[in-house]
This record gives sequence, structure tokens and C-alpha cells, in this order.
Amino acid sequence: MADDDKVTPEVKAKKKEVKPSEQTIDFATMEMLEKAKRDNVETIFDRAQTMKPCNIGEQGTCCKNCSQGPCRLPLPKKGIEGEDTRKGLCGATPETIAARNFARMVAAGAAAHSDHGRGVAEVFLAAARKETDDYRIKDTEKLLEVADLFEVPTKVKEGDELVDRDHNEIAVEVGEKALAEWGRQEGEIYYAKRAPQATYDMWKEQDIIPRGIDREVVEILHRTHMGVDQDYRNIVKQCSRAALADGWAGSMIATDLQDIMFGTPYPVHGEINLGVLKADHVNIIVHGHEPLLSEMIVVAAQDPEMIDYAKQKGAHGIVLAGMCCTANEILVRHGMPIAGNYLQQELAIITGAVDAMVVDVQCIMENIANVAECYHTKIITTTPRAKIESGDTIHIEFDEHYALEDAKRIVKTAIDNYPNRSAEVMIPSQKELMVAGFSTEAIEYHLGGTFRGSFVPLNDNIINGRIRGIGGVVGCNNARTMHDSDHLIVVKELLKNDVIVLTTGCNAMACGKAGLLTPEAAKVYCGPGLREVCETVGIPPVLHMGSCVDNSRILTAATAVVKDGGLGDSIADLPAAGAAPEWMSEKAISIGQYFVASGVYTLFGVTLPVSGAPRFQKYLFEELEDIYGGKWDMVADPYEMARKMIAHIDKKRAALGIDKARERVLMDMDDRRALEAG
Ligand code: NFS
Ligand code: SF4
Repeated sequence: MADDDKVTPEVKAKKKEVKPSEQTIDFATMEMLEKAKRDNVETIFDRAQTMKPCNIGEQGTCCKNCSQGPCRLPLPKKGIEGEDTRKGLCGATPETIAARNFARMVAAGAAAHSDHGRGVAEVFLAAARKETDDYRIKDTEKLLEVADLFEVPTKVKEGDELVDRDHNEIAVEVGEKALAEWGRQEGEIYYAKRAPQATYDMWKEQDIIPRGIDREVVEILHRTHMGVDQDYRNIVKQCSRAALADGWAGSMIATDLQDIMFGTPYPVHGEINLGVLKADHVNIIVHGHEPLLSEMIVVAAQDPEMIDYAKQKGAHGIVLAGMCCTANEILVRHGMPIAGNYLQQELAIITGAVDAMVVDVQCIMENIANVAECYHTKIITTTPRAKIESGDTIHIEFDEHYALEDAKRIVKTAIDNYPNRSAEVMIPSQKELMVAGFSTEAIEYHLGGTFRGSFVPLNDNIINGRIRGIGGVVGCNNARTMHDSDHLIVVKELLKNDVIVLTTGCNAMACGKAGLLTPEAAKVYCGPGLREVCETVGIPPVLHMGSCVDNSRILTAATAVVKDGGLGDSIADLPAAGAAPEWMSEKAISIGQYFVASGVYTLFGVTLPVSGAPRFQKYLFEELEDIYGGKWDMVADPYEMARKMIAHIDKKRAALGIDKARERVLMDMDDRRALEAG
């Protein structure tokens, strides 16, 4: 056989050309993939066909933590017969190697979220100290709540009387204490006490309460260095500390301080999918994660001066749309449109209508720079932490002390680029309406209906069985699996079975594009119990809680449910489960670990790099449940994933003694149907 006849993956891929309809279930995405082909532009969807993942890395058993490696320990084809004798040069077992790799993913994920949080805390402090005019304290009610959590006094003594303390004074102290959580070396992060008492007690017993955010991340890097921690159980323990430092500190502080500065989200209407772009407008996409910059671009893009300038250049106005979690941030606070989720970032540019894509950090594919070269789109990087070497990107560094000025410069650059459109403009017509902005406060308010609000009505409906349980479905898109498909199958299966869904991140956007984020969706997709509750309260059956750092809102919501009573003492007692059907980011691993360590059964789709280390995998998938009440799982089939989540919810209902209630509800339904039929 001649060399070029060899069946390489590339040759195989050419033989079997994959159709867009096999790569995504989203019509706008299909249309743009067709256009990409016509325009001869390569995207991640193409590379996913021609490059296959390495099976050893996929199993989690490739170690390159020192230069004696990489030591590669794939599972033998026939499986392991007898004793597992695989070892790296230093003797590291597959368990040690896979656990170390896993831990480094937790560290990177926790670092990403937490560094975002640190940036927010710095700007918060600058705003409180009045070093910038562009940011201010907006939600004073939340400021006072957060002050309590940081043990910052909100009242002062004046003579014999206690009077309210000045808000800015409080904010300065909150900012200082928040920022100090990163460098804290001992004791416990403040927010640990925010968890239900029983959850906190479990952490204490397991000795996994984070001491400080940076410390736990650094300790993972130390422990996973060659020749340090060589017991996978001990490595997992440190994973829990770092991940809890993400969920209950780095991310949670980010969420709280963003709420105080930009407003706590309450339900707003918005639109989603590539159809939000307009051919005759200047289209600016803000892509990435931190709302610090995008909040200012929202202001700049609405400035009459800027709109006039756009008109001078021949456009009818300015469209500002988001991509990835930046999109979620500006949606939940301002109702700004979303252009799409992670796998649509290149495709937005392929419309030919994007005049600038402004990026900050995380989930930004380097290839957008190459795609942009085929069109007129300007890629603008904005943070010193993230530049792009490929293509022809420009860097306009964003300084929070001159935030609005910088934002205006960016918007102006986009407007100036509008007359340069070169390629055919083709914007898919797809866009959907949605309601988003369900912060924990908003859910409480909506359910309780009173000034204080409460989760009692939700708890009651879980106890009486109308709602079977709570599913948190979150996370990314992954080019190794059909875009948005697994997300929607899992969510729809849950709804059908009366499980209410809380969502964030790219799952929220998949749900939005499919019309699940509307109150009307209750009638179409829900079982009778959930439908009744949603219709009575007027909420969508899938509640969009925000970006991925806002997974912290799922923790506070779960805590509120526990505290309002009737469903056990700890998060682990709740009839609830979490899933990330299409995950890809290291942040997802950190999120998964903090959910597990908080007591939640957490299922990941696609793949998980632990399968090459059977004992480590068993520890994550089974044994952790006895330790934390939560555990990991990996299920590639989305129907099976939903089934396992529901089975877990039913197990928890039985443990709470509320399984009978649900049987009665179901019987009522059957009876009703029998009556109707008769
Ligand atoms: Ni979350 Fe949000 Fe999307 Fe994944 Fe990326 S945008 S932070 S990491 S891909 S959900
Ligand atoms: Fe190999 Fe051990 Fe070095 Fe890893 S740390 S590369 S297993 S010798």
C-alpha cells in the first residue's frame, strides 16, 4: 500500500463528509456552517472531524509533570486482568496520575473564576473609595446583606443610639474584607458559614473548609508537582478545598459584588440567537466573561453621541449583543440580546455583519482571529491577561479608572469599521424570546410574592409532589458532541418528569434558543405538576440564573430551600441533582467538584478523564457519596443522564419520607385522566 493510501483520520474524514445537521440542532448554526463552507472558512466543527482526541489523555493517564515523562499508562486493550501493574517511571500509579491531572483542572478552573472575582473586588473597592466615577454602589439592600456576611457593622453608636452607618464606609470595609479572602492564610473563608449548618458541619468534619482562595489553588499546584501527594484520596480532599474556595468564595463574591455594583438581576425579557444581529446596524459583540467592561460598553453603545456617529457612517443604529457568559451577565441585568453560546463564536463573524468582537477572558477560541481575517471584523482584546497572537487583532486595554472612556473608544472603533464590510452579509433569521434574570432573590420574591419573599411555596410543592425535585443543568458546549443536543434532551426529560430546572452558562443559552425560557414553555414541555406550579406563579419551567460564576446562585438557592424547612438539614438531603451534559472547560471541573463537595450528585456528559484509573474513578463515582453526600458520574447518553438524575431525586424523596405524596399526586392524575376518558 502506498503511503498516501493510508487511512489516516484526515482521509477518513474526507471520505465521510459530515453534514451541519449532524453537528448541531440549532438552525442558525447550520445555516452559518453552510456559509462557512461556501466562504471557505475553517471552524472548530471542521477540526473536530479531522483531529481525534488522544485516548491516553482522554483516560486521564498521561503524566508530564516532570521531564522523565510523558509517562503514558493507557488501559490494556483487554482490560485489567489481575493486579494493575501500570506505573510511571517514578512509580506513580494510574490513580495518582489521573487524580493529579484532575486536580490541576480544578486549580485552573477555580483560578479562572476567582481571578474574575478578584478583578470585581478591586473595582468594587475603587468605586467605594471614589477612585472612579464610572462604577457605583447600586443595590444598597444587597450591600447590607453582604456586609452582615463579612461581619462589617452596618450601624454605629451615636451617643446612646444606634444609627445607620454611611453606605460608602460600609462598602469600603466590605471591599477590603472581600479582597482579603484571596490572600487569607488561615481560618475559614467568611462565606462557609452561609451554607446550611449540617453542610458546614460536614465540611468541618472532613477538614475541607477553604482557608483562603489563592492558598488552596497554589497548594494543588504544589501537591501535584512530581513526587509530592501520591494518594488520590488526599489529592481529592485538596480538590474540594480549592473548589469550595471557588464556589463559596471566588465565584460567590464575584456574583455578590457585581450585584451590588450593577444591580441584582430580576426577570427581564431578552432575545437570543444570531438573528439578533441587524444588517443595517453597527454590530458589536462582547464575548468573554467579566461584566466590568461590558457594563460600560452597554452605557457607551446607548450614548446618543455614539448613535449619531454610527448614523453618520451610514448605519441605522448600534446593536450590542453578547456571547458566552458576558452575554448572560448583560442579559440578566439589562435584557441585552445574546448572539449565541460557545460554539457559535466563529459563526457570528461568518455572518459578515460583525463590526467588532470585543473579548476579555475565558472561552475565547484563538481561531476567531483567523476567521476574522476572512471578513472585516475587528477582534479587540482588552485585558493584559489575554492577548491573541494569531490574526490581526487590536488591543485596547481597559482600565477601570477610565472605564467609560475606554468603552467609548472601543465602540467608536467598531463604528469606524462599519463601512469596511466586504463579504456577503447573511444573518440567520432565528431568534427566540426569553425571560432571564432569576437570581436567588428574584426566585424568592416571585414565589413568596411578599416583601421578604421565601422559598416556602417551592418547598411545599416539592413536598406535596407537584414538583418532583430540582435539576441544575449548566455548562458549556463541546465540539465532540452535537451542539446543544444533549443539553436540550436532558432538560426536556427533566421537565417532562416534573423536575424544575435551574440553569446558567451555555446551557441557559441552549434553552433560550429552544424556547424553554418562557412561561409558555410550561404548557408544552412539563409534566402536569410542574406545569400547574409554573402557570400559577407565571414563571418559565427553566430558570436562567446567569453566567457560570452565578452557579454560586444555585448554591445560595439550595441553601435557602434547606433553611426554609421540610426538605432535610443539608444540601445533600435535597431531592436535587446537577449536570453538565456538554462540558469542556476546566472551570466546569471546579464547579462539579464544589457541587459534589456541597452534597450534590453531579453528572457530566461527553467524557471525563478518569476512566483509565479505575480505583480513582470508583472513589469519585461511588465512595465520595458516603463522605460528602454528593458524588460524580459520567454518562454520555443524555436520556440515561436524565434517568439517573430522576432516580437520585426519587431516592432523596424516599429518604425524606415524601415519596408517598408524589404517588398520590400521580394517582390523582391518572384518576383525572380516567375520568376524562370516561
Ligand atoms: Ni461556563 Fe461561560 Fe460557556 Fe462553558 Fe465557557 S461561556 S463560564 S465555561 S463554554 S458554560
Ligand atoms: Fe513520569 Fe512520574 Fe515524571 Fe509523571 S512525575 S512524568 S509519572 S516520572
